[in-house]
Amino acid sequence: MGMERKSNEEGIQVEDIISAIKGHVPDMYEFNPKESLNMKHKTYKDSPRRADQMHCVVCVVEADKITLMDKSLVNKFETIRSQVNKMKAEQPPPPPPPKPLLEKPWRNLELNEQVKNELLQDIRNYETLTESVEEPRILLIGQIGAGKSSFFNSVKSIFRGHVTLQAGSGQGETSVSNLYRIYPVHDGKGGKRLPYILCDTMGLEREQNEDGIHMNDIISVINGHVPDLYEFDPKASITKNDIRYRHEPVLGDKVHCVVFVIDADKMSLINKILRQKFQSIRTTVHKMGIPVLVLITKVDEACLEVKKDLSKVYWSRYLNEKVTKLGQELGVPMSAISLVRNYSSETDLDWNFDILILNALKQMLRAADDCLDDMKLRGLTRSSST
Ligand SMILES: Nc1nc2c(ncn2[C@@H]2O[C@H](COP(=O)(O)OP(=O)(O)OP(=O)(O)O)[C@@H](O)[C@H]2O)c(=O)[nH]1
Ligand SMILES: [Mg+2]
Repeated sequence: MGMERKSNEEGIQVEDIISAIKGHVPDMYEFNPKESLNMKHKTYKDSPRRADQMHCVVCVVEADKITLMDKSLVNKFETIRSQVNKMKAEQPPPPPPPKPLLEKPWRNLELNEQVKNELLQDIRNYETLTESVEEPRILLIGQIGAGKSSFFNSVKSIFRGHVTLQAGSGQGETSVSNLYRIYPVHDGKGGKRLPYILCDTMGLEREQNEDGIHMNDIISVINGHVPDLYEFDPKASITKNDIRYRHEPVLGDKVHCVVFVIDADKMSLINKILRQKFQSIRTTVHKMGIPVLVLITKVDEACLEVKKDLSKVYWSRYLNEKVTKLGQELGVPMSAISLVRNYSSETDLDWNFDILILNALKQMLRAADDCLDDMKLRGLTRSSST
C-alpha cells in the first residue's frame, strides 16, 4: 500500500512497513491505515525466518514530486532508513566460505625428488614371486576421454625420461582408443622390460547415445580371451567363434588388477547407467579375486588450487569431498583411490606429476600381488623358487 502524501490522505502505517521488513507480515495481509499490524493479530508472524525478511528496501519516488514531498513523508522515510540500518547492525555477518585448502593433507605423500627415486626403485625391483605370472596385467577401464591412454603414456614417459605419446590420446565423440592394447613398459630407451603390463581399452560411453565398449568384452578381456590389437565393436562383443578369441588363456593372459579411471572434473556427473556398470564389473571381478582400484585423473582441471600447485592435491577440500562421495557411491575404500595429473600438453617431465603417477602404479602392483596371493590360495599358481 502506498504512503500518504499529505496528512489528510490514508496510507500505510510506518510500523507496518517496518513489520514487513522484519518479516512479520504474511502474504495477502490487508493493510489498515487506521491500525497497524500487531502481535495480537492472528496472522502476525511471531518468529520469521531469515528468508521472510526483506533483503533490500527501495523507496519509490516520482521525479516530478521530489520537491513537493511533505515533511511528514520525509520523516517517515528517515524512520524506515534508521530502522533498516539498525537491523543491518544486528545481523550476524555471513559465515566466511570454507577455505579451499584443508589445515592438514588428507593423505600423506611428500612430493620431493628423493620420494620419486624411491618409488622408481620400488617399481624397478618389483617381482611377483609367482612363476606363472611374471608380469601382472593391469586393466584400465573408464569413461571415454577419462585419461586411460594418457596414464599409460605418462608411466612410459617417466621411465623413458621424457614425455612420450605412444598410445593415441585426445578428445572425441567416441572413444579414441577402439583397439585393445597391451603395453609393456621399458626402463629407458632399449632398457629392460619392467615387470608389469598396462592394458588399455575403449572407453565406456558417457551418455546413452554414445558408442562405448561392450560390457561382455570387458569380462572377456579380464578372463584373458581377447588378444592385443583386437578391435572393439560397441554393437557386438567378441564370441567364441571369432578366430581372434583365445580359448585357453594361461594365468599370465588374465587381468590381475582392474582400475576404474575417472575424470576428476566429471566425478559428480557419473550417471546411474555408468555407476551400475562399474558396480556390476566390481561384483564380477570381486568373485574372481581380482582387486579393483580407482584412478582419478585431471585433478588440475577440477581444482584451481591444484592447477596452480600440484603439490596441493591432497590438501584440496573440493577433491577430498568429491573423492569421499565417489568412494561411497562405488563401494570402494578411500585407500583404493589414487589421484594423478597425467602428462597432456607438457613437453618436460615434472617430479610432482611423476610421484603421483608412480605412487598410483605402486598401488596397482600391490593390488596385483593380492590377486596372485589369492590365486595361490586357490591352487592356481606356481610360486617361483626365489
Ligand atoms: N589437463 C589434463 N588433461 C588430461 C589429463 N589426462 C588426460 N588428459 C587429456 O584428456 C584427453 C583424453 O585423454 P585420453 O588419454 O585420450 O583418454 P582415454 O580415456 O584414453 O579416452 P578414449 O580412448 O577416447 O576412451 C586428452 O586430450 C588428454 O590430453 C590430466 O590429468 N590433465
Ligand atoms: Mg584411449
